[in-house]
Amino acid sequence: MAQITYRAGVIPRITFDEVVSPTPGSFRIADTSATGFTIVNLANGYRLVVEGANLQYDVNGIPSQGTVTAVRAENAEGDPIADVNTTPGRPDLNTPTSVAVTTFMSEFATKGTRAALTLVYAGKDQVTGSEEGDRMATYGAGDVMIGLEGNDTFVIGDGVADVTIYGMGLFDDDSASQVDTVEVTGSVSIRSLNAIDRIKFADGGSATKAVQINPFNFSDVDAIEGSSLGVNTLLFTLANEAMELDLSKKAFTNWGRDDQTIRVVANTNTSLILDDHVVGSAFNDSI
Ligand SMILES: [Ca+2]
Ligand SMILES: [Ca+2]
Ligand SMILES: [Ca+2]
Repeated sequence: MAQITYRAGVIPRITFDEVVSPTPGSFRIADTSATGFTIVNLANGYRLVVEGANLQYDVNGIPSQGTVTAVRAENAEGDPIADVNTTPGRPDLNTPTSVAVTTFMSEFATKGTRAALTLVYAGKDQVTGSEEGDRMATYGAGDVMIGLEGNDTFVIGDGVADVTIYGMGLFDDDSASQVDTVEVTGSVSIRSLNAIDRIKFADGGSATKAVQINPFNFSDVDAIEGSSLGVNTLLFTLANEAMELDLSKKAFTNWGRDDQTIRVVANTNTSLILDDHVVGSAFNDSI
């Protein structure tokens, strides 16, 4: 997909993987052709628009042959939730991965919408918000998310690795007037957080949620919120640079169960001796 730009003014504010779930009886396949089909949420009419090549369908109208080349998302009126540019012509971004439609549909059915989207958008993508408050997601490794103006929520879950997230524009100074949140729904790794105020372990999503964070630029984060159930792990790790991390000034809420842990692993490059400074939290830290 390479470049996804969420639109202002489109209702609902949801991510691509929240458009439809694989629960039997909750969706139908429609608009079938050799170059695409839609997966429609029967409750509200929202749909994933699947683009492909040489697609064929079985007697029940289920995709049985061909490849998926891109996935878009629309509301019930057919308005795109985001614009998807699959050929932005930028060498730093990947085009979508072509995947067999049978693989795509089986991943959707067995592991869910996020897993199916991760197949297609595994490579490097840039996901940009609008000037309003956005709810936006990304899939796969090495992606960049840019929220721009508004109180934005960045939803990251299983399959997201090495993501860089900007709550505002790339070159904006942090502003107290925006509250930008990273919402974690699975096991993820974060390369860099910039102008992010809050990390929230979601109540939904995978049972085990773990965030590995490079602590650079973590100073903007004021608040960390645990999920109501399940394993929450916060892991700070650095290899070659001295760590400066003070967790005592972060506001933790819904935190303190035995299955909620904070780990700090500094100086993993054992050929270096670094001057690491770490102040723990009031909770279950392991340094
Ligand atoms: Ca925004
Ligand atoms: Ca990606
Ligand atoms: Ca923002």
